[in-house]
Amino acid sequence: MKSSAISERDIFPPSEIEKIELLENQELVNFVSHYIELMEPKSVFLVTDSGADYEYIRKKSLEYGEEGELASPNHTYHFDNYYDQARDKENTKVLTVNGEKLPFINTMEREAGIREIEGLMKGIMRERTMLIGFFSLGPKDSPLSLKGVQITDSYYVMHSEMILYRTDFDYFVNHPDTEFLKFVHSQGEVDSRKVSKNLKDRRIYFDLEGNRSLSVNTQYAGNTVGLKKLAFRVTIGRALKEGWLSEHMFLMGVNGNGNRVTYITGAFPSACGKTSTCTVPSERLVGDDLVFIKERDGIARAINVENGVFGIIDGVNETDDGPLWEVLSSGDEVIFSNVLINNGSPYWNEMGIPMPDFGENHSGEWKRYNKDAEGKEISHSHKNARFTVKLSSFSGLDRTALNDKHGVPVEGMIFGGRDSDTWPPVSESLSWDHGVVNKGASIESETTAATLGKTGVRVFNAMSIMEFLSVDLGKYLENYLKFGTKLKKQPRIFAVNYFLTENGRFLNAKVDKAVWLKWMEKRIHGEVEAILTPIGYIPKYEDIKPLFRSILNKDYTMEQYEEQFKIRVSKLIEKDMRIKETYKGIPTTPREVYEELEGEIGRLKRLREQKGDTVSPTVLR
Ligand code: SPV
Ligand code: MN
Repeated sequence: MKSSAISERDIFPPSEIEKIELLENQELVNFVSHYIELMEPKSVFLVTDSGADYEYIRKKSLEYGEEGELASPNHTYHFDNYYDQARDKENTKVLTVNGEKLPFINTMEREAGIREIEGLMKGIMRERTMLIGFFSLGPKDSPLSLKGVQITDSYYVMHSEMILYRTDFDYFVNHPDTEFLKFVHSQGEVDSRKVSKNLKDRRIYFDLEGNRSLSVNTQYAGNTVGLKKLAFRVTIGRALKEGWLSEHMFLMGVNGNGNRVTYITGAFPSACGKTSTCTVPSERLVGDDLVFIKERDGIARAINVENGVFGIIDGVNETDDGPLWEVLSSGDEVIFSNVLINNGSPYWNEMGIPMPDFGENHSGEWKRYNKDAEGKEISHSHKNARFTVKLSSFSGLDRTALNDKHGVPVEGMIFGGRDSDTWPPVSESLSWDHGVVNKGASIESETTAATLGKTGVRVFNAMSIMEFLSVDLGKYLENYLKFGTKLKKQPRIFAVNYFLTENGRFLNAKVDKAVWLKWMEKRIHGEVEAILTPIGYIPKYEDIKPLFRSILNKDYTMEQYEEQFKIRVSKLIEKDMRIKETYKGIPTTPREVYEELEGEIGRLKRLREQKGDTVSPTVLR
């Protein structure tokens, strides 16, 4: 790009002029020029793929105070404002042409939205350096990948992005015609702790037409790191237009008999066990949050969009989360956000070691029993405190799959939620349509700290995507159902529930998911039979008992099996009716949704007539 094309040439130091002159993309020139004019940065820094640029961003984040050093040399910490600890649903809007309304989505008329947020961005970088990062969503050389450019004035945001994604400046140099997604962010004014101050003007807007997201006056990564949940809104739109799937899913390989590896995706709402499932010891991690799935020669092939993990740290302990614990203590690079810092070490709730009574945390200087402005006691760390690490830090990483430019074949898909009283721990759908509708599109989950607002409320969360959805849900499901028809071999669809309780007591341990994974892998390859129920297939006791022994060295009793896998008929009927009601409110709901739901309700009612309200799995075999 000829730097003269950018009007405010004097804000580029000579080193940056050299970089910018390598870029010839006209759209990039227009994009960057527009935001330089609008936000008026004091200086500009372009992030290339060099190690020196990586170090520069990391060092600046520390120097400027967005991050602090910890005793372990590669560990740093970051705080967000006490009231900026999670995704802000209320101020997150999808901008639509002519203000078109979409079910369940907070929308706003496009022009008005851009005017409002760009108004807030006017002159916002006057005292700052504008950072411009170039990235690949997915393996650099993959035809399934997309490219993106991030503009931000936060070193922490850019640093996080460089841990979580692949920088790809070279691609932009070598492909001047490349199209790309655009992410624009400013943290706005910060206070003495370097946290965003003007939260009343926090806005996160999506302009699908312009392949662009705009976010301001916030730092929490879910609101700011463009390639993560911001790109996701845009790629959901792209996927619908082009007939593929952009999903809130992990991707992992499960080891089967012999040398068999079976790739499975899993969609769970935030803070419901997604990361802990794909990092189960001795299986193969590929990604923990976002996948693109495209059909190639009749096979569903998936890539992980990311190159790192932005995971929840609350409750991570050595016994239940061995692989995560190992990463956090390995000495590799980690950003700890919104945890307690005491004497150079990070601490978080329920980490299973003695905890200090004071330190600095997301609320500032902190002592045990401190209360916030609302009179609520402040815990050591926030429930949504996180760690940011590279995938390469995981010893269980399947590097070949992560870098496979063709994507790995998907043979199974799992859907799960936080459900205390309805779904059994694991079940398999009867067909693609039954799975898409009665498992994926029927997820209900109790709310968590990953979003601002009340926790523990049961909400509808189809495909665990509702907080990110940017298109009409009916059309989104139509695309999903149709995707299956393009496949020679459809992935088997499963549902899991790690949160089933009886009298307030969890019926499963956190580690039990390792058994369900192995059972699903065996089902995919026809190695175990199963019991047919109205909601699909469930395991036979004799197939999972030995898995509990061999994987977890646990005795699994018939009583446990019966309690966990009994069919809660009335609860299931009530749930299906609620889901049906929800879809009735959406005019574009495909007919398959009603057929599948009504079919299941009918089967459940017949079972209730014959066997009663709660049916033991042993009665059904
Ligand atoms: C989630 O909450 O689903 C996350 C983290 O993966 S965030 O970036 O906040 O979306
Ligand atoms: Mn997520």
